[in-house]
Amino acid sequence: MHLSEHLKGYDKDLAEVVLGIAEVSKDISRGFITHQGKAQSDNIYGEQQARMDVWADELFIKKLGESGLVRYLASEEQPEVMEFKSDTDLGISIDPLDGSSLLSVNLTVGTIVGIQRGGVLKPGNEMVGAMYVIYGPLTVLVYTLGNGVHEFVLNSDGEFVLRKENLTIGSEKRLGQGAARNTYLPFHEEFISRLEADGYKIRFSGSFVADVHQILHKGGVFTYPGYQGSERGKLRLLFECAPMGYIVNQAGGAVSDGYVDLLTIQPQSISELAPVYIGGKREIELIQGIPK
Ligand code: AFP
Repeated sequence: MHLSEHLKGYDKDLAEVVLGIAEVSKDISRGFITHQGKAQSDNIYGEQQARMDVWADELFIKKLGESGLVRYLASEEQPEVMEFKSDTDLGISIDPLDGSSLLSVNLTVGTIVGIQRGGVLKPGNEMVGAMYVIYGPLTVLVYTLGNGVHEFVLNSDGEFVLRKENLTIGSEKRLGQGAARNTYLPFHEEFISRLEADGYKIRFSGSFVADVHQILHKGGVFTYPGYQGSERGKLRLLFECAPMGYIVNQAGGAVSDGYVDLLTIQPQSISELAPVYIGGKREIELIQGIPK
């Protein structure tokens, strides 16, 4: 089944946003070949290129903002929320290319999007949808509009076709952990020690979206914690943690900043950071239960 068919029955404006993002992601998956290199440098064809993440950001702004599919657009690449002329009240927060520093070594990167109505500076649990696309050996799109989490794969005809409906988080013991061990806060150290003692296998690629995709399918927990030097961690609440948390939550998992459900946090600014623990309910209950 094609993505457009799967979206029938949802509000038209929401379905169009998901399809718009899917279209841009097709350009991005082709762009890895044509947009190699960095800003101010020539690509393999001798053309001057923008950096891939900057180029991807421009594509999303054109396709979603300038064409009126959304009214508000906050991008990790932009300092302010952008407002566009639109008949809808939809707002998106987008990380156009998460993990982009891995492009130089050809590892998986992805696009993360949260969808809200009436603005973007809202808690994650007010989202009306979220999605991500990962560009790996295959280009895979995962979306939820609040009614299950569904996975599509880009086929050789350039169509996203259904791979799996109603994903539920796996039950294996996997652990993705960011930040250097010698900067861990005591409660986090205890969390990691307990998981290691319980036989959790380490999985960390440096691309949050790819790491969470693995946890979603296989099970376990990904964490980029607060640490000495940055008690609110490294990852962005609005662009990374909340949309992925919303998806994992819809798939039967949970997300926390170590203290509370991360989806209840009201962001104060678009660049706000949050420590993140995302994965199975068991692991999230464990971190929340450890005294701080
Ligand atoms: P980039 O988009 O700059 O590559 O950052 C990726 C990221 O925000 C997230 O995807 C990773 O989990 C995290 O940073 C990795 O950070 P460290 O390289 O500091 O471990």
